[in-house]
Amino acid sequence: MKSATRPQQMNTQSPIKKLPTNITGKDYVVGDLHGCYEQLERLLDHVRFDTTYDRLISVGDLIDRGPESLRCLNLLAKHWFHAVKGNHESMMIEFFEPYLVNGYLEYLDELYDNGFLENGGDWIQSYFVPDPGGMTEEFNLGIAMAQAMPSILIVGEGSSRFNVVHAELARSDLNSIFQPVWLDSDLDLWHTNQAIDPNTQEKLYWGRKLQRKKNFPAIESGLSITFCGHTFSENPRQVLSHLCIDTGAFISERRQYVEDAAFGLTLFDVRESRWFKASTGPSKIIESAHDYGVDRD
Ligand SMILES: [Mn+2]
Repeated sequence: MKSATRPQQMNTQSPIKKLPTNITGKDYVVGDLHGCYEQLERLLDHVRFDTTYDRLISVGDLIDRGPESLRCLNLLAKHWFHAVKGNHESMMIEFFEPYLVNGYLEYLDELYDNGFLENGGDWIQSYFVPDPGGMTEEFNLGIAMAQAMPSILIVGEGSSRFNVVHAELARSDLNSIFQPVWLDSDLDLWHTNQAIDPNTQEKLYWGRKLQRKKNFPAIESGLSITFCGHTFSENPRQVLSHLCIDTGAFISERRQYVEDAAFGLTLFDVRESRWFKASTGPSKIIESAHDYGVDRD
């Protein structure tokens, strides 16, 4: 029998977090999980991920669309797991805003006329407890951890530094200005102030300009390799310093078309610059080296 508990109130968390260089093990970055826990498990087994020394860093969108959203969200409790917030976590938190404030949820309203629920968020229904109206404890813990997710992660420093953001660090107008993207120095300043302008914040979650743009006004320097997700394609691809590793894990789960098997979850070994992709189609893992185009330690 399910029972409801009061949601936790999270204190405002830092929107930008720094992680020190991992000197004992490896750092892996994983693309948009969207509930595809089984694909992740296969990848971690494949690379012999060591929870004592290695770290797994996610580009966000742990939830929605795939089969095991809450199980993916619960990864946030692991000491070896770090993640930035994606637009899907952001939508979920927004959807539950009144509940998180009042601690009471009468019914799941507007089921078929809501952006979050229509974009794969309907899994939350199984954690709803109608009497007294609320969500299960397991869900409340998950959403509390989601609220604490930062928008940007800065990992390491110097030539081994990399950044992680869900969508992109593009400035508002890619065409008219010399510098198309925000730089490490901008991120460092935001980190010092622990503040991101709301317009910029929105683009961190939702932006797709960089992935769609062909001609850039200039080669940017001053931005470390920045892992991102949000816009999927079959394989990882780099645009300037942005390395997008969303390869559509949830598409391979739906197994509707033969081509769906070409998509899958990507795990990226940062130091070796090598990626691994698992799909639910042929049960194999594809791997490939990646050329960053810049020297790194
Ligand atoms: Mn996304």
